[in-house]
Parts: sequence; structure tokens; C-alpha cells
Amino acid sequence: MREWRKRLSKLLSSVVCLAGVRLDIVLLLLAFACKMWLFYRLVGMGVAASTFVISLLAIACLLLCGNLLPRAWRFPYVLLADAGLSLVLFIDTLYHSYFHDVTSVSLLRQIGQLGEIRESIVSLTNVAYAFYFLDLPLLIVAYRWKLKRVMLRCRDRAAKPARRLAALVLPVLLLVGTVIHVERTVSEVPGFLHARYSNKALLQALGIYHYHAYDAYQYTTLALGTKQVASSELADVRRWFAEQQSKLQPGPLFGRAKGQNVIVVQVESLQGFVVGLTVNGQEVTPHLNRLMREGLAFPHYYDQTHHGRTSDGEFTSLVSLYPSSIAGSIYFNFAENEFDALPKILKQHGYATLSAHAYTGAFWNRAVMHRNLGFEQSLFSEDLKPGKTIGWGLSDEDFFTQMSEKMERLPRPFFAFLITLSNHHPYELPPAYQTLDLGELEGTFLGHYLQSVHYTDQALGRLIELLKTNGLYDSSILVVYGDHDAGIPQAELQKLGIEPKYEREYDKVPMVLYSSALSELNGTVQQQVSGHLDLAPTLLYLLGISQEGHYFMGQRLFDFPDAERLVVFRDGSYVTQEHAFITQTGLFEDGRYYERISGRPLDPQAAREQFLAAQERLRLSDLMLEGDLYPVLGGVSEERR
Ligand code: GP9
Ligand code: MN
Repeated sequence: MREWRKRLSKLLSSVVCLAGVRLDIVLLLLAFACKMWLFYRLVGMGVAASTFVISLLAIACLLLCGNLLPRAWRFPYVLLADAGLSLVLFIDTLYHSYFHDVTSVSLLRQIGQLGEIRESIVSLTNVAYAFYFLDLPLLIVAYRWKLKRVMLRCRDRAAKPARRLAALVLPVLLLVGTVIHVERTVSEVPGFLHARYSNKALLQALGIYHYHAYDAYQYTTLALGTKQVASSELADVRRWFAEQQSKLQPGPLFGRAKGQNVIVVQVESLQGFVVGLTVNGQEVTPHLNRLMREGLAFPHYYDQTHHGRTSDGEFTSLVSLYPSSIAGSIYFNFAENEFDALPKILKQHGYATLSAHAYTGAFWNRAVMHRNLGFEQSLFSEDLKPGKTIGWGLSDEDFFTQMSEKMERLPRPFFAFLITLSNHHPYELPPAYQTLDLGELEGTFLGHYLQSVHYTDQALGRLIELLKTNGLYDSSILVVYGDHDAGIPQAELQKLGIEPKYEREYDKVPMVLYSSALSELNGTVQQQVSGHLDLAPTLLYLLGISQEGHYFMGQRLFDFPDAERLVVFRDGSYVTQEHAFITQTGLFEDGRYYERISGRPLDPQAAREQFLAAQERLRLSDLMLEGDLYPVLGGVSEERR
């Protein structure tokens, strides 16, 4: 017994000494506690204390794993681990300041794009971020001087077997601990990790390092092949679309614009609040406003994009499925899938199909995806004539001029999808293009945006003028909408007196549709709630093409009961004609429920049924993507061949 007690006390003293042996690690843990605290502050996220501690324990384990290495390699190992872990914090902070989200492995596939947003990144980099790396030089200095001596003294006092035991146990502890932590989160929130509605919510639940570990695991699983969709899941998909189809009886506007060309203009960063806005007596978007008076305006058209930003704007509008729960853009993650997209369908109905954008076709993988979606011809910066440039490339004005000439030469009927570029973050137009007198707003971020959006509006005015001259205005359905919000901080919007009553109130993009065939509706303001997913079904409907055999999850804008409208966001929030349910984390429990127009708060329990309906749509949309279900569902493929 005495022998046993002696051994135990020796082991305990060795363990205590072990902490001394790795005094460097104790100090590093303190540094990481500060760094993680800074990170969560910078991204505006509160994590549970337990999550925070679990992250620190994982870091401790990871750093102590260095004990497995020969002594000469231990310092470089700690240094590298410190640098790597700090880099994760830095990259996520920087990425968050631009995209309002955190990174993921799948975004590495988009890494080539980072060069393009260099200017934006530089403008967003903050000196505070240097704090993440401050401990590195300190660590080097400390190792060279005092720390090394302290460590060596202590190490001699630590029993060799204890050091060995710790070295062997730690990696196992790290792995098992990570799995348990992730599993526990899954079981606490069923379905949470499988429905990847938000990287941020996932990070908040798991802590930054476990989030990245899980993300890497999920990415690898996805990379290993197409998800096997269970027959019950396939039945759910079929049932949902069949039910949806039964609600789609043709109404008076079916086929009203039959045979017309279709010109869709997706405008970069065009956010809803600019419509009708005047600053110092000047209209910010006079041409858009005028088009809204000539056509149909949809002031409640919501931004349904997610990680894929512009590419999501395109995808949701052309394919009418939700952005994927898997981090990154569908344009990269599912580029090999078969899709049932508006251009493909219109091509089958005799339309010439063209897409154009003044930036390289490699960006957002467009060259690949536009072909996949059915565009016969896609023009990118490589294919356009040189002209005046703004920001990333050819100015919107020159782009539209070239496109107008191009469209004139296209066979009829045609579908042209034009994606603008000039109004891109950070919106800093060359002075010669800044024509608004903004007074106090001049030089502010908001001021830059207003100048920039005003420029794009002028370019739009030029396009409309050209279309009126060449006769395309009255022989086409013209649609103009914003691709996603402009990322303007609330503090800036306040300068215009914009105070949202709830979180998503201003997360809308302008949407206007003009067709000479809709004469009795032109000039009206349409009050129905809607969003990007509704574009494809709307256009097919106006052109008199049945939706039967197509798999759209959006609702057409016309001849559809408003009471049935459900606009779902990737994070699980939704709006209906009457209500708005907003959840920042994607969890029902964290949601708030409002009267949509007045913003009056309501009891969130009343939102549960619609929340589940929204979740179901997101789940089925994910199945469509992850299971590559279009060819399986069959209907479209028949027509396609
Ligand atoms: C680039 C443009 C911008 O081609 O579409 O994309 P974004 O950064 O807005 O996603
Ligand atoms: Mn964009």
C-alpha cells in the first residue's frame, strides 16, 4: 500500500512538473485565450464558456503532441503550430470582414479568386489583426533566453515514464475529445451538422478549431462521392414537387409574353434601399426608378443568396433551388451535376441562349457552369472588346453597349443573361465617374456606394435607351434585379435614416420586370413577397411553358396565392406575406417572429409549422444537389435529349 502511494505521489509530481516542462505551452494557452477572445469579438459572436475551454484543451493537447518528437524538433513544432493556429484566426477574421462569414475547406477551391478582391481585402485589413501573431516573436525570444533554462531544469525533474505516457495519451485524447465534442453537439441539436445552413452557427456551436476539423471531415466525405439518397428521401422529393405542381394551375397570365425575347440583367450589389432614394435632392437610381414606373416593381424581393454571393444570385435565379448547406459555392461544389435550368429549358423551346459578364470565365467557375446550365454562348472578359475600365474590368456602360450590339445580331427569340460588374465592393469609383453631390456623405463608405450605384444606374439607362432604339425593348421581357446585398454596415445606413425594425427587413434587392405584353400591369407596384428563386418559374409561366416535369422550388410571381408564398433563406429564416421569422443561428429556439410590415414582435411558437416547412424545402433542395437528382427524377432528362 505504501509502495503504491509512493508511486502515485511520484506520478502526480511528474504530472505537475510536466506543466513546468512545457511552461511555453502554458504561456501559449494564455495567448490563445486572448486571441480567441479577440476573434469572437471581431466577428461579433458569443460562444459558450464550455466551448471556449474545450478549444483551449484541444490546443493544449495539440501543442503537447510535440513531446512525441525528438527534442530538437519540439521548438519548431510549437512555433509552427502557433503560427498555423494563429493564421486560422487571422484568415477567418479577414474573410469575415469581407464576406460576413468564416472560411471552409471548399473555399480553397476558390482561392484563385482572392487576388481579385485584393483591394477590398487591403481596405478591410485592421491593425488589430497583428495581435494574432504578436506572440510568435516573443516566443522566439523567450526560447532563446529564459524559457529554455526553466524548461530544461523542470524537464530533468519530470519522470521519463510520465513524459512518455503523456506523449502517447495526448494525441488519442485530442482525437477522442474532438469526436465526443462534435458528436455531443450533433445530438443536442438534431440534424444541425448535416444541414449546413451557416458556417457561423456551426463555428459558434463547436468553437473555431473544432469547426474547421469538422469542416475538413465533411468536405472529405463529400469529395469521396455523390451522396446515396435513400428511397424514402427520393419519395419525399417526388411528393413535395407533385404537391407543388398541383398548386400550379394556369391563370390568366400564362403564356402572355409567349415568343418574346428574354433579357435578364443581374446587377452587382444592387440593394433595395436605393430605389426611390434621393440625396441632396438628387435621385440615386433615376433610370431604375423610371423602369419601375414603366414596368412592374417588386419591392419585397428578398436576397436568397448564401456563400456563393454573385454565383448564388445566378444559380438561385436560373435553377430555382436554394444555395447549398455545404460551405462554398454550388458553382464549384456541384459543377459536375446535371441541372434543370432556365437557359437549358429555353434552348429546348427554340431560344438562342447567351450569358455575358465582363470578368474572367474562371471566376466563380462560370465558364464551366454557364455551359452546364445551358448557355450556348458565354462571353467573358476574354471575349469582349476593350473599353473603359472600372474596378475589376470593362465599365458597365461599355459592357451594355457591346451587349446591345450583340443582342441585335442574335437569332430570335433569344435569352440573354447579363451580369454587371462595376458596382462591386469597395465601390471606389474613379473621381471622373462620381457625379452625385453628396455633401457630408462624400468620401464615406456609404458615399462610395451611392456614387457607384448611381454610375451603374446610368449605364442601365444607356442600355434601356439602346433597347428602345433597336426595338428590343418592346419585343422582350426585360428583368433587372440585384444579385445580393451591398454589405453596408448598419451604422452607415443610419445616416440615411434607415433603421430596420427587424434583422432582415432591408435584406431585399430591387426587382423590376417590363414586358409590353403586360400592358394592364405595367406601372404597378406588386406587393407579394418573393425572392431570387422565383425568377425561373415566373419567366417560364409568362412564356407559356409548363412547369410540369421541371423541378423549381420558387413560386412564380403571378397567378399564385399570396397566402401560400414562403420565401426561405439558407439559414432557416423565412418570410411570408404576413410574417417574418428570423433566426441568426438557424435554430428555431433562437428565432424571433414579427409582423412583416409593422415589425411588431410575435410569439415565436406560432412560427414553428412554417419553420418546419422551410426546413423541409432546404433539406429537399440539398438532396437534389448532393444526390444529383435531376437525372434520377427523369422528367427533364426526357425532354433534354
Ligand atoms: C465577379 C463578380 C463578383 O465576376 O461577379 O462576385 P462577388 O464578389 O460579388 O461574389
Ligand atoms: Mn456580386
